[in-house]
Amino acid sequence: MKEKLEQIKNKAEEALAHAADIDALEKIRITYLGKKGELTAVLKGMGALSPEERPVIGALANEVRSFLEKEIDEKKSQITAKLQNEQLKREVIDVTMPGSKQDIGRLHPLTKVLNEIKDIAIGMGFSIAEGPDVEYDYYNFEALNIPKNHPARDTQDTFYIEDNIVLRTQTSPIQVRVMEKQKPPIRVIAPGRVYRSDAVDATHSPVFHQIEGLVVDKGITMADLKGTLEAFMKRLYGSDTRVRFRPHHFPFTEPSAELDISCFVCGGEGCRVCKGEGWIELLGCGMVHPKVLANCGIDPEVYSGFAFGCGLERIAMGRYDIDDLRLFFENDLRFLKQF
Ligand code: 2NL
Repeated sequence: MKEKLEQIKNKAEEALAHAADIDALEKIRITYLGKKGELTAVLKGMGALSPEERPVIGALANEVRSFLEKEIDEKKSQITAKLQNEQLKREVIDVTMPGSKQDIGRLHPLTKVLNEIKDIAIGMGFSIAEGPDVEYDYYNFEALNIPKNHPARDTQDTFYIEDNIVLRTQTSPIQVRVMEKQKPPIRVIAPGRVYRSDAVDATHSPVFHQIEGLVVDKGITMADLKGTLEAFMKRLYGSDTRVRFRPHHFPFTEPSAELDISCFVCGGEGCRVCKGEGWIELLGCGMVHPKVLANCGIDPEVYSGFAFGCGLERIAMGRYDIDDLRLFFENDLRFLKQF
């Protein structure tokens, strides 16, 4: 009996020495101290012993039991402490490390230029108008004095949705809608996306942006057009900027003109940007054609107006010295991050 107890003690100790986790410990406890454990079996067999042997073996069995209980408890604390240490080591946070930086978004160069133009226009008393990208042929062409078979329709290769519905080729239809709804005085700018069936290259895209302006009131003259646009250009390109007007033709204005500004790089000396000209062509403009006013329900005998329009990409390309229009639409972060 005594040997048996010694044996149990030694075997349990040996097993404990190799126990690596809490599960293994629990198995050992069950094997020796559990209800059907080896030590428990010995204690149960005590009845068969002689009255002299019983207290001796009983004391020894109890000793072995408390010894094993103590050993198991100790081993348990050791393993728990070790696991906790490992966890702490894994989860350690060095609060002195620099944080991971979150990239901040930024405005697209076209948005930046548009915002600048809007701010200037608002400062001059204009409000901002919007309209649908999908437009009736009437608003895009007919109302603007561009009837069917007019050559201007060919130069603006139009995307047709249906017979009389198009993707707008210019932002003018926005202003036609404003004139239909609102009586003069009218002072609006109309920015927006426009669509033309063009092949993509460095200066063409089937989708681009225009911004147009319209002023209608009693007694508006070409002098208002010139003064307003000169003030606008000085705000946009600096107070030293000079402007000049060259005669031109648009179906929706009469007379019509193109506006050049003195080169914002060389100031007019002639350089790479203005191709030695000293001037940069910037926008088209003119006095609103009387037929257009009449089409919109405004009496051309009482009211007159001027309008202007230009491509937003062209302005941004000049402003940021960008030589390829496609960069605006490819969303390459290496490009966009520069603004
Ligand atoms: C250009 C020229 C222009 C207009 C747009 C306009 C609008 C109405 C009536 C009359 Cl509702 N005119 N807009 C006028 C002259 C020129 O744009 O070269 N754009 C890229």
